[in-house]
Amino acid sequence: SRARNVLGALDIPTSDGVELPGVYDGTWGGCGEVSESVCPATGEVLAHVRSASPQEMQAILSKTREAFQTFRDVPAPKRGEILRQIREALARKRDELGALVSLEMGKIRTEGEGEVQEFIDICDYAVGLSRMMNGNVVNSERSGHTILEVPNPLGVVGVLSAFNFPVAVYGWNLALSLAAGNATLWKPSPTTPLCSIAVTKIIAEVLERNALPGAVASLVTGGKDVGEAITGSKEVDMVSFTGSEETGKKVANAVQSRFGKVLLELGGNNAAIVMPDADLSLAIPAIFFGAVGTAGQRCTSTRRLYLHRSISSSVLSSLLRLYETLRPGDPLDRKTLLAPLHTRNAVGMYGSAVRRLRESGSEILVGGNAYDGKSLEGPLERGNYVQPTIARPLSASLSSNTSASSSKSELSGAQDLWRTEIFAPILQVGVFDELEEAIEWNNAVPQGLSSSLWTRDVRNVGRWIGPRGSDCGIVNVNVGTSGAEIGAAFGGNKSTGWGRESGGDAWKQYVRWSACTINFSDSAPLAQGIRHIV
Ligand code: UN1
Repeated sequence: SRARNVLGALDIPTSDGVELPGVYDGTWGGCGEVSESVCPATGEVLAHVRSASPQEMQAILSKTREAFQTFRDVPAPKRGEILRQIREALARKRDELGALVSLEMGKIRTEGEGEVQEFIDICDYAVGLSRMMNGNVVNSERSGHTILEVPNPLGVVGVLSAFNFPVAVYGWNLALSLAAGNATLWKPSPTTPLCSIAVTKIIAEVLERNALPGAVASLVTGGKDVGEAITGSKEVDMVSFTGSEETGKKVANAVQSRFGKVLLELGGNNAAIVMPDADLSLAIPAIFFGAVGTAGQRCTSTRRLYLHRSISSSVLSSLLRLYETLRPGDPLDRKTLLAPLHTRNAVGMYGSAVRRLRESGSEILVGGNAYDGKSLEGPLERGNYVQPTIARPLSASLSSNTSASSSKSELSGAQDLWRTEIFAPILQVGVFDELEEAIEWNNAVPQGLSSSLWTRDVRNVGRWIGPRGSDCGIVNVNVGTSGAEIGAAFGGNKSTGWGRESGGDAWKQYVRWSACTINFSDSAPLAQGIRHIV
């Protein structure tokens, strides 16, 4: 069958009744609760996976700490060499892993493969980084003194990742953490255990081949209990969490209450703004991908669209035409563009969001319904498919000449919905007259992850990226809100959590910094010229 082929290619046993070990710390185990992995496109149970028991959990935490104590002594460029081998091993299984992402998470094939590519890319980056994680030499005010800022390995990094990027987000964290000399303990989303098992198998093989402890990259599948064991444990120096604002707050509180380090990548409520001078032939497909790609389940998905009045009707009618071509299909089929939502539960959330939009006076321009079994073919009958939706406030007539202030009140009418991240393909549209107004709307939500401006006018670009511009962590021009490369730091401000992962300076969070003042003179003067003994 379709699932058997995908799992078989990654040596994941598929025979009925088999329970897979969902725990790795050098050896595979798991005597805790059993969970199911369910295919979002068909509803088929793909596997049963065993999580860790509470005692096992404690053992994993200590083994991971011990692994760190060994691994911190491996010189950074040698750690880079391990990452190079992991990169090669991942690249050999790129298509197979990509297919597993499609099967278990539900995103389309090209996106599943893209996600594995993102892991490969960040490994490349971290191989280079392993020779460039430099500290600083600081000029001392005292003669015969020098000050060094020294990065050392941090310890154990707990990675709590989300279902929507079951491979890449772990990749970002693992690559930086490993280059920095840490051991990593991964708790993936409870609904994507197979992706994490397949990835961990590949990494474990490399570690074992190099006679390194497997617990340098430990894995514990499971739910809330496992998450709480990690956030509550002093063995875990930093917790990198990707997920909802609600859970992120709990994670942050738990970790900070024991003075651990926390790196948060929470909600996005990302807007695209289209100016009258934009190249619409570029903007429209990018907005379409941003809103519909991954069935609207990226943190970076486009959720709000602000159109300048003069081009609003033409952009909307082009978008509607594209939306109308969408047909649900098997994510494994290369022709499919419209993937399912990840869970049944998400279909319910989508439904209630659409209902709330209608109640708050929004007009549904396209979509608005989940696909029922009858409209889906064969095995997809039980798939979690919904129609990508475009909504706008009922009173906003896109062709009429309403003033800026009245469009502002339209915005506040549906304020709650504009302000929350709805993890589904729902795009809310507003019409503006001045760029300032659109930037104000862009910044009017609690989240601050990604944003995108479409213009050819350099003056707009200057405003957009400047002090009065977008307040997001990702501020794009003529590039959609989603699909960031690994080279720059990835993350968001405000309720997105201020964390930065992947490129840029993100690695600096995965080390502990020491300021080392060294005196090589024959006297010991105090700083600031203070004289203590006369
Ligand atoms: C996420 O949705 O959590 O920029 C990560 C992007 C991808 C990563 C998204 N490179 O859309």
